[in-house]
Amino acid sequence: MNKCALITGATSGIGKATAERLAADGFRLILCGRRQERLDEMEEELGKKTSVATLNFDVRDKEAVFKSISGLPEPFSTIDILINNAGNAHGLNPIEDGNLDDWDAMLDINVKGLLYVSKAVLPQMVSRKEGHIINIGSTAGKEVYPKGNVYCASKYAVDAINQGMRIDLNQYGIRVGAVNPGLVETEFSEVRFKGDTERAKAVYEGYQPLKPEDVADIIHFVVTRPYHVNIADLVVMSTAQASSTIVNKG
Ligand code: NDP
Ligand code: 8X3
Repeated sequence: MNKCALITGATSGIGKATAERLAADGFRLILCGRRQERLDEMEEELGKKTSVATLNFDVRDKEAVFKSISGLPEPFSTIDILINNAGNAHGLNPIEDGNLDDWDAMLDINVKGLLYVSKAVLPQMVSRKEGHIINIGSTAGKEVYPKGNVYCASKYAVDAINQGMRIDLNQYGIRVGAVNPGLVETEFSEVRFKGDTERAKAVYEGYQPLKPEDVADIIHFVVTRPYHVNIADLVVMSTAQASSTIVNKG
Protein backbone atom coordinates (compact mmCIF):
# COMPACT_ATOMS: atom_id res chain seq x y z
CA MET A 1 0.00 0.00 0.00
CA ASN A 2 1.16 3.53 -0.71
CA LYS A 3 2.52 5.52 2.21
CA CYS A 4 0.17 7.60 4.31
CA ALA A 5 1.04 11.21 5.21
CA LEU A 6 -0.72 13.37 7.79
CA ILE A 7 -0.33 17.07 6.99
CA THR A 8 -1.33 19.77 9.47
CA GLY A 9 -2.25 23.15 8.01
CA ALA A 10 -3.29 21.50 4.76
CA THR A 11 -5.97 24.06 3.86
CA SER A 12 -3.61 26.73 2.57
CA GLY A 13 -0.12 27.65 1.40
CA ILE A 14 2.72 25.19 1.93
CA GLY A 15 0.50 22.47 3.44
CA LYS A 16 -2.02 22.61 0.60
CA ALA A 17 0.69 22.56 -2.09
CA THR A 18 2.34 19.62 -0.32
CA ALA A 19 -0.96 17.73 -0.25
CA GLU A 20 -1.35 18.31 -3.99
CA ARG A 21 2.25 17.22 -4.72
CA LEU A 22 1.97 14.06 -2.64
CA ALA A 23 -1.48 13.21 -4.05
CA ALA A 24 -0.05 13.38 -7.56
CA ASP A 25 2.41 10.68 -6.49
CA GLY A 26 -0.24 8.46 -4.90
CA PHE A 27 0.51 9.07 -1.22
CA ARG A 28 -2.56 8.46 0.96
CA LEU A 29 -3.39 11.65 2.79
CA ILE A 30 -4.83 12.83 6.08
CA LEU A 31 -5.47 16.53 5.69
CA CYS A 32 -5.90 18.68 8.80
CA GLY A 33 -7.09 22.23 9.35
CA ARG A 34 -9.94 24.26 10.83
CA ARG A 35 -11.68 25.47 7.67
CA GLN A 36 -14.13 22.68 6.90
CA GLU A 37 -15.15 24.01 3.51
CA ARG A 38 -11.57 23.93 2.29
CA LEU A 39 -11.04 20.45 3.71
CA ASP A 40 -14.15 19.29 1.84
CA GLU A 41 -12.98 20.87 -1.42
CA MET A 42 -9.58 19.26 -1.12
CA GLU A 43 -11.03 15.88 -0.24
CA GLU A 44 -13.16 16.02 -3.36
CA GLU A 45 -10.36 17.24 -5.63
CA LEU A 46 -7.47 15.10 -4.36
CA GLY A 47 -9.81 12.14 -3.78
CA LYS A 48 -9.80 11.73 -7.58
CA LYS A 49 -6.10 10.83 -7.34
CA THR A 50 -5.66 9.04 -4.01
CA SER A 51 -7.35 8.09 -0.72
CA VAL A 52 -8.02 11.15 1.41
CA ALA A 53 -9.28 11.61 4.98
CA THR A 54 -9.80 14.98 6.60
CA LEU A 55 -9.60 16.02 10.25
CA ASN A 56 -10.94 19.31 11.55
CA PHE A 57 -9.23 20.40 14.75
CA ASP A 58 -7.42 23.36 16.22
CA VAL A 59 -3.90 22.18 17.09
CA ARG A 60 -4.22 24.13 20.37
CA ASP A 61 -7.06 21.88 21.49
CA LYS A 62 -5.27 18.89 23.07
CA GLU A 63 -8.38 16.80 23.47
CA ALA A 64 -9.52 17.35 19.89
CA VAL A 65 -6.03 16.53 18.58
CA PHE A 66 -5.86 13.18 20.40
CA LYS A 67 -9.49 12.26 19.74
CA SER A 68 -9.28 13.03 16.01
CA ILE A 69 -6.03 11.17 15.42
CA SER A 70 -6.96 8.12 17.49
CA GLY A 71 -10.33 7.91 15.71
CA LEU A 72 -8.90 7.55 12.21
CA PRO A 73 -10.43 4.63 10.31
CA GLU A 74 -8.42 1.60 9.19
CA PRO A 75 -6.82 2.64 5.88
CA PHE A 76 -5.51 5.79 7.58
CA SER A 77 -4.68 4.45 11.02
CA THR A 78 -1.06 3.74 10.10
CA ILE A 79 0.64 7.10 9.61
CA ASP A 80 3.99 6.75 7.85
CA ILE A 81 4.78 10.46 7.54
CA LEU A 82 3.83 13.36 9.78
CA ILE A 83 4.27 16.84 8.33
CA ASN A 84 4.06 19.37 11.17
CA ASN A 85 3.23 22.44 9.13
CA ALA A 86 0.30 24.26 10.81
CA GLY A 87 1.42 27.64 12.05
CA ASN A 88 1.55 31.33 11.42
CA ALA A 89 2.95 34.64 12.58
CA HIS A 90 0.57 36.94 14.43
CA GLY A 91 1.64 40.58 14.37
CA LEU A 92 4.98 42.26 13.67
CA ASN A 93 5.74 44.58 16.56
CA PRO A 94 8.76 45.62 18.58
CA ILE A 95 8.81 43.60 21.77
CA GLU A 96 7.64 46.50 23.95
CA ASP A 97 4.48 46.82 21.83
CA GLY A 98 3.81 43.08 21.55
CA ASN A 99 0.24 41.89 21.89
CA LEU A 100 -0.24 39.18 24.52
CA ASP A 101 -2.88 37.35 22.50
CA ASP A 102 -0.53 37.26 19.51
CA TRP A 103 2.24 35.84 21.70
CA ASP A 104 -0.11 33.17 23.06
CA ALA A 105 -1.29 32.27 19.56
CA MET A 106 2.23 31.83 18.15
CA LEU A 107 3.58 29.81 21.04
CA ASP A 108 0.40 27.76 21.44
CA ILE A 109 0.04 26.94 17.72
CA ASN A 110 3.58 26.83 16.37
CA VAL A 111 5.17 25.14 19.38
CA LYS A 112 2.63 23.43 21.64
CA GLY A 113 0.30 22.45 18.78
CA LEU A 114 3.20 20.81 16.98
CA LEU A 115 4.03 18.91 20.16
CA TYR A 116 0.44 17.74 20.74
CA VAL A 117 0.08 16.40 17.19
CA SER A 118 3.47 14.69 17.41
CA LYS A 119 2.61 13.11 20.76
CA ALA A 120 -0.65 11.77 19.29
CA VAL A 121 1.10 10.20 16.29
CA LEU A 122 4.32 8.97 17.90
CA PRO A 123 3.17 5.83 19.77
CA GLN A 124 2.39 3.98 16.56
CA MET A 125 5.70 5.01 14.97
CA VAL A 126 7.58 3.93 18.08
CA SER A 127 5.87 0.54 18.18
CA ARG A 128 6.46 -0.06 14.46
CA LYS A 129 10.03 1.26 14.76
CA GLU A 130 9.43 3.22 11.59
CA GLY A 131 8.14 6.63 10.63
CA HIS A 132 9.11 10.02 9.30
CA ILE A 133 8.46 13.39 10.90
CA ILE A 134 9.03 16.62 9.00
CA ASN A 135 8.86 19.80 11.03
CA ILE A 136 8.30 23.00 9.10
CA GLY A 137 10.60 25.56 10.70
CA SER A 138 11.72 28.78 9.08
CA THR A 139 14.69 30.99 8.37
CA ALA A 140 13.08 32.86 11.29
CA GLY A 141 14.20 29.92 13.42
CA LYS A 142 17.79 30.40 12.31
CA GLU A 143 18.13 34.18 12.45
CA VAL A 144 16.09 36.71 14.43
CA TYR A 145 14.91 39.80 12.55
CA PRO A 146 13.61 43.15 13.82
CA LYS A 147 10.08 42.86 15.26
CA GLY A 148 10.16 39.09 14.64
CA ASN A 149 10.86 38.42 18.35
CA VAL A 150 8.16 35.92 19.44
CA TYR A 151 7.50 34.43 15.98
CA CYS A 152 11.25 33.84 15.69
CA ALA A 153 11.26 32.35 19.20
CA SER A 154 8.52 29.93 18.17
CA LYS A 155 10.55 28.82 15.16
CA TYR A 156 13.78 28.55 17.19
CA ALA A 157 11.73 26.27 19.42
CA VAL A 158 10.75 24.19 16.39
CA ASP A 159 14.45 23.92 15.54
CA ALA A 160 15.21 22.69 19.08
CA ILE A 161 12.28 20.28 19.07
CA ASN A 162 13.38 18.96 15.68
CA GLN A 163 16.86 18.21 17.07
CA GLY A 164 15.43 16.79 20.29
CA MET A 165 13.03 14.51 18.44
CA ARG A 166 15.80 13.23 16.21
CA ILE A 167 17.99 12.41 19.19
CA ASP A 168 15.27 10.75 21.27
CA LEU A 169 13.66 8.85 18.41
CA ASN A 170 16.94 7.65 16.93
CA GLN A 171 16.71 4.40 18.96
CA TYR A 172 13.45 3.57 17.16
CA GLY A 173 14.77 4.19 13.67
CA ILE A 174 12.35 7.08 13.14
CA ARG A 175 13.48 9.74 10.68
CA VAL A 176 13.15 13.35 11.85
CA GLY A 177 14.04 16.44 9.88
CA ALA A 178 13.13 20.06 9.36
CA VAL A 179 12.45 22.09 6.24
CA ASN A 180 13.10 25.79 6.90
CA PRO A 181 11.84 28.13 4.18
CA GLY A 182 12.48 31.82 3.75
CA LEU A 183 9.80 34.12 2.32
CA VAL A 184 7.00 32.13 0.65
CA GLU A 185 3.94 33.85 -0.80
CA THR A 186 0.98 32.23 0.99
CA GLU A 187 -1.71 33.48 3.36
CA PHE A 188 1.05 33.87 5.96
CA SER A 189 1.30 37.67 5.77
CA GLU A 190 -2.48 38.09 5.59
CA VAL A 191 -2.70 36.26 8.89
CA ARG A 192 0.28 38.16 10.32
CA PHE A 193 -1.32 41.50 9.40
CA LYS A 194 -4.82 40.38 10.42
CA GLY A 195 -6.44 40.61 7.01
CA ASP A 196 -4.69 43.79 5.81
CA THR A 197 -4.23 42.50 2.25
CA GLU A 198 -2.36 45.57 0.99
CA ARG A 199 0.27 45.29 3.69
CA ALA A 200 0.46 41.54 3.14
CA LYS A 201 0.93 41.91 -0.63
CA ALA A 202 3.70 44.47 -0.11
CA VAL A 203 5.86 41.82 1.62
CA TYR A 204 6.23 39.98 -1.70
CA GLU A 205 6.52 42.96 -4.07
CA GLY A 206 9.63 43.86 -6.07
CA TYR A 207 11.24 40.39 -6.12
CA GLN A 208 10.37 36.76 -6.79
CA PRO A 209 9.53 35.03 -3.49
CA LEU A 210 9.25 31.27 -3.14
CA LYS A 211 5.94 29.75 -4.18
CA PRO A 212 4.30 27.15 -1.92
CA GLU A 213 4.81 24.64 -4.75
CA ASP A 214 8.61 25.18 -4.52
CA VAL A 215 8.56 24.10 -0.88
CA ALA A 216 6.15 21.25 -1.65
CA ASP A 217 8.62 19.90 -4.24
CA ILE A 218 11.33 19.88 -1.60
CA ILE A 219 9.10 18.12 0.92
CA HIS A 220 8.28 15.56 -1.78
CA PHE A 221 12.02 15.06 -2.34
CA VAL A 222 12.60 14.66 1.41
CA VAL A 223 9.90 12.00 1.81
CA THR A 224 10.95 10.02 -1.26
CA ARG A 225 14.58 9.42 -0.23
CA PRO A 226 15.53 5.81 0.56
CA TYR A 227 14.78 5.05 4.21
CA HIS A 228 18.45 5.17 5.28
CA VAL A 229 18.68 8.80 4.07
CA ASN A 230 17.37 11.47 6.43
CA ILE A 231 17.37 15.13 5.38
CA ALA A 232 17.94 16.43 8.89
CA ASP A 233 17.75 20.19 8.43
CA LEU A 234 17.20 22.00 5.17
CA VAL A 235 17.09 25.77 4.56
CA VAL A 236 15.57 27.10 1.32
CA MET A 237 15.24 30.71 0.27
CA SER A 238 14.25 32.57 -2.84
CA THR A 239 17.33 33.51 -4.89
CA ALA A 240 16.45 37.13 -4.13
CA GLN A 241 16.79 36.53 -0.41
CA ALA A 242 20.19 36.35 1.32
CA SER A 243 19.13 36.44 4.97
CA SER A 244 16.09 37.28 7.09
CA THR A 245 16.72 40.98 6.44
CA ILE A 246 18.46 41.10 3.05
CA VAL A 247 16.18 40.78 0.04
CA ASN A 248 17.27 42.07 -3.36
CA LYS A 249 14.39 44.15 -4.69
CA GLY A 250 16.39 45.31 -7.75
P1 NDP B 1 -0.80 29.80 5.53
O1 NDP B 1 -1.42 30.85 6.39
O2 NDP B 1 -1.07 29.85 4.07
O3 NDP B 1 -1.20 28.35 6.09
C1 NDP B 1 -1.24 28.08 7.46
C2 NDP B 1 -1.96 26.75 7.70
O4 NDP B 1 -1.95 26.47 9.10
C3 NDP B 1 -3.41 26.81 7.26
O5 NDP B 1 -3.74 25.61 6.60
C4 NDP B 1 -4.18 26.91 8.57
O6 NDP B 1 -5.41 26.22 8.43
C5 NDP B 1 -3.26 26.15 9.54
N1 NDP B 1 -3.44 26.62 10.91
C6 NDP B 1 -3.18 27.85 11.41
N2 NDP B 1 -3.51 27.91 12.70
C7 NDP B 1 -4.01 26.70 13.03
C8 NDP B 1 -4.54 26.14 14.22
N3 NDP B 1 -4.66 26.85 15.35
N4 NDP B 1 -4.97 24.85 14.21
C9 NDP B 1 -4.90 24.12 13.08
N5 NDP B 1 -4.39 24.58 11.93
C10 NDP B 1 -3.97 25.86 11.90
O7 NDP B 1 0.76 29.88 5.82
P2 NDP B 1 2.03 29.04 5.26
O8 NDP B 1 1.62 27.99 4.33
O9 NDP B 1 3.01 30.04 4.81
O10 NDP B 1 2.57 28.43 6.63
C11 NDP B 1 2.76 27.06 6.86
C12 NDP B 1 3.95 26.89 7.78
O11 NDP B 1 5.11 27.36 7.12
C13 NDP B 1 3.86 27.64 9.09
O12 NDP B 1 4.38 26.81 10.12
C14 NDP B 1 4.76 28.85 8.86
O13 NDP B 1 5.29 29.33 10.06
C15 NDP B 1 5.82 28.21 7.99
N6 NDP B 1 6.62 29.12 7.18
C16 NDP B 1 6.04 30.01 6.32
C17 NDP B 1 6.84 30.85 5.56
C18 NDP B 1 6.27 31.89 4.65
O14 NDP B 1 7.01 32.83 4.30
N7 NDP B 1 5.04 31.79 4.21
C19 NDP B 1 8.30 30.75 5.62
C20 NDP B 1 8.79 29.81 6.58
C21 NDP B 1 7.98 29.00 7.30
P3 NDP B 1 -6.82 26.65 9.05
O15 NDP B 1 -6.85 28.14 9.09
O16 NDP B 1 -7.83 26.02 8.12
O17 NDP B 1 -6.81 26.01 10.38
C1 8X3 C 1 8.25 32.98 7.54
C2 8X3 C 1 9.39 33.72 6.94
O1 8X3 C 1 10.84 35.81 7.21
O2 8X3 C 1 8.43 36.10 7.17
O3 8X3 C 1 8.68 32.13 8.55
O4 8X3 C 1 9.50 35.16 9.10
S1 8X3 C 1 9.53 35.26 7.66
